[in-house]
Amino acid sequence: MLHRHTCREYFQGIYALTSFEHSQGRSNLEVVREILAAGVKIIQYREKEASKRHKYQECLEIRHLTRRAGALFIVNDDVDIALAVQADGVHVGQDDLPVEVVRRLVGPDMIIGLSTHSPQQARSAVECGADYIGVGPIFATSTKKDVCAPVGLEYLKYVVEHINIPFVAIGGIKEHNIARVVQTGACCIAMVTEIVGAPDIQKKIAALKAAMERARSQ
Ligand code: 3NM
Repeated sequence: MLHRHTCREYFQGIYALTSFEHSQGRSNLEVVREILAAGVKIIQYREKEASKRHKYQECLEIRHLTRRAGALFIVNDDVDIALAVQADGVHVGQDDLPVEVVRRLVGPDMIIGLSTHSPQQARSAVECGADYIGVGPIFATSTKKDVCAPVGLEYLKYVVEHINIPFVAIGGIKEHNIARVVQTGACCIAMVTEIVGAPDIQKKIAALKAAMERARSQ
């Protein structure tokens, strides 16, 4: 497991999340293998419908795959699964256990990520000891069921200018709009459907990386 204080350099480039529902019939493991083969260095396991046992078994396997690939592995919501498979991190939302409580449960080393949707939430995430924050939804998305209306690039701009822990832009980000997110100052960009729903995942990731690169050099 990577220590949370030495993981900052991972928070750049693409942050990929699983979603079996959007994976065009492919298993999460198949999709994760493709994502890792394309060189992505952060994977979050996010599965809302599956049983605890099923999630645990997939996470065990993804832990092996990510370790072999030198990628960070973060589990969404399930603190117990993150601990059981020795994930590098756990990601929680505003309605989950408070970060201070998650910290007591996972110990001093594990990365804790927190979804935020406003400047106030970003500031309190820093105060309560989150290691990184999700910033979104930047654009409209139907992937997360209970999420608020898009916060747009304005909130991202606030984070770029005022928050000094790593952050990840998320929500409705696609090949066609990723340049605007990079140009607003995000260096780590999270996507679900654009990646797991792509017919050729490796080709899609190469195209996303190229678009990020182009936007950076403009
Ligand atoms: N969190 P897609 S938006 C998991 O704003 C998640 O916190 C969000 O999916 C947030 O890339 C989101 O398919 C879904 O739009 C992102």
